[in-house]
Amino acid sequence: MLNKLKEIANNSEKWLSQAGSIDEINELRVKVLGRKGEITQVLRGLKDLNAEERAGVGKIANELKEKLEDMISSRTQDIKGQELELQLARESVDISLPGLPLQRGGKHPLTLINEEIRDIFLTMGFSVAEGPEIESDYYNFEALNIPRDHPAREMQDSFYISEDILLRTHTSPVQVRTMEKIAPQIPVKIIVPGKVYRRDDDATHSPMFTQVEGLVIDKRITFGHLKGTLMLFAHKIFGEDVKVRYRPSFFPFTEPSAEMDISCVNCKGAGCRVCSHTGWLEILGAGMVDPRVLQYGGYDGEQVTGFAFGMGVERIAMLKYGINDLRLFFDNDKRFLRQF
Ligand code: 2NM
Repeated sequence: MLNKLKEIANNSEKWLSQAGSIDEINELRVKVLGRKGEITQVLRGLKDLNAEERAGVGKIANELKEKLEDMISSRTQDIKGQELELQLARESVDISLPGLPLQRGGKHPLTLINEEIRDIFLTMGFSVAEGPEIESDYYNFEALNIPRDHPAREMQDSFYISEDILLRTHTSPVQVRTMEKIAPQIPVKIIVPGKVYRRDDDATHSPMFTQVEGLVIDKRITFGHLKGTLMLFAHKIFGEDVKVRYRPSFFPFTEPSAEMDISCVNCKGAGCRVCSHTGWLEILGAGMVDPRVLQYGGYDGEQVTGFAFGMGVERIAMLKYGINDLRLFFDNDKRFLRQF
């Protein structure tokens, strides 16, 4: 039996020194110390020995058992430590590696132009007004002197939601709403940027586009104020060297009405494809607010006068940046957007 114990001790030590995992150690624990383990067998066999032998062998067997338990637990700790080290090494992150380059975003060209237009008018003392994109027939047409049977309605073939509700075809309804809020106080001096909707779709027309309109109402506002304000705007946005001209035009909500051209930004007025060989580019419409519109807004056309104007932001951006297809603004192609 003593030999058997010695053999168990030797084999166990060898096993432990070679064990590389917790599983292997557990295997040894079962094989030697378990309920049917080798030492357990020896201890069970003690009953067949005489008293003297039993005491001697029993002591040695129990000592060996304790010793093996100690060795197993200390080896277990060692291996757990090693496994932890390995796991940490495997999962370690090299924080000194350079990161992925950040894709820097930028502002959309329409946003840039919008901000530029807004800043020019803010500098001249205008405020910014906004309003709903879903409008009533009254604010979009009626109060702007465009009655139901007026041919100007056809030009802006609209998106109707119901008989009396539609997507606004211009931002002018916001001007009427603003007049209603302020009247009869003066002055009114606002610009109204925003999206508008018309049933149009080709290289120069989109069913949704962006407008900036403006309105000034005060005592003795004249066509001279209109000309000076819009000329200054044209010079700020297209450069001091562009020439400006006004041509008579028609809008239902202004009288008289005019369109403002600038000398062609491409050929400086010599004539080219961009300006259809005229040397001029139309950039906005304007006029003196019709007294009926002032009246709809709550003002007395005998007491105050006003001028108003409107422009398409996409058109301004196309001329300023030399873009030939309006649809590029809405495709969200990064190759296009990155250039601004
Ligand atoms: C334009 C041209 C001329 C305009 C008029 C008004 C209002 F509401 F005050 F009557 N807002 N915008 C106007 C005038 C717009 O766009 C080409």
